[in-house]
Amino acid sequence: MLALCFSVGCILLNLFQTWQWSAGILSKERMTKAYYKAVFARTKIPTDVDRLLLVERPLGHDELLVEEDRYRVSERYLATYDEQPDSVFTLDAEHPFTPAYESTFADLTAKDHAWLRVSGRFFIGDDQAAAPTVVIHFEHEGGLYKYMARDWIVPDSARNTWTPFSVDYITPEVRSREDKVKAYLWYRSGASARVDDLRVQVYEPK
Ligand SMILES: [Ca+2]
Repeated sequence: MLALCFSVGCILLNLFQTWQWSAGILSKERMTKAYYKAVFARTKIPTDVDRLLLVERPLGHDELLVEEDRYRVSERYLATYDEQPDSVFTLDAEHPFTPAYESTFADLTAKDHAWLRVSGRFFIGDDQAAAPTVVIHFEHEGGLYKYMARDWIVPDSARNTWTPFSVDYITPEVRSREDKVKAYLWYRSGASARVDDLRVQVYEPK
């Protein structure tokens, strides 16, 4: 009898949870134990429990941190290139990369993820076809993953002037907390481009 009651109970729970999936109360990709407990046997999502879900990872090419108020920001890197001529870094065929910002995931955050905002400014000349590319990636035992190379689109109006850029990047589910993130600029045209104030800000969940 007890076994029968248990079976019926399981079936009812299954039916109810199937309904919870279809009503969008249970999440397909972002489930956590804490969220499961918070919505258990609920017919509505209680306020604010979506914080208990795994972070929503962008599926498209562009990544943009939108819920900034849920994060604590700190500046981790600022290159003003004071030791360079004119206090700017010149990228060219011989020096296609700026020095990189580097950090282990463990030094970025103790949380499960963080966002990086990499910003700075380029000088875009009249004859310059493209702006430098912002590159951000993780490394695990010498292999690269979560590689992002973002070409900053320069508006036609921004010529012969310093133009700001800013790129957001969410950390992947890391293979090891000792995996390293790197962020730098790359100019692949072979011509020369000037950059300054390369900055990395890290947004950690509050
Ligand atoms: Ca400078």
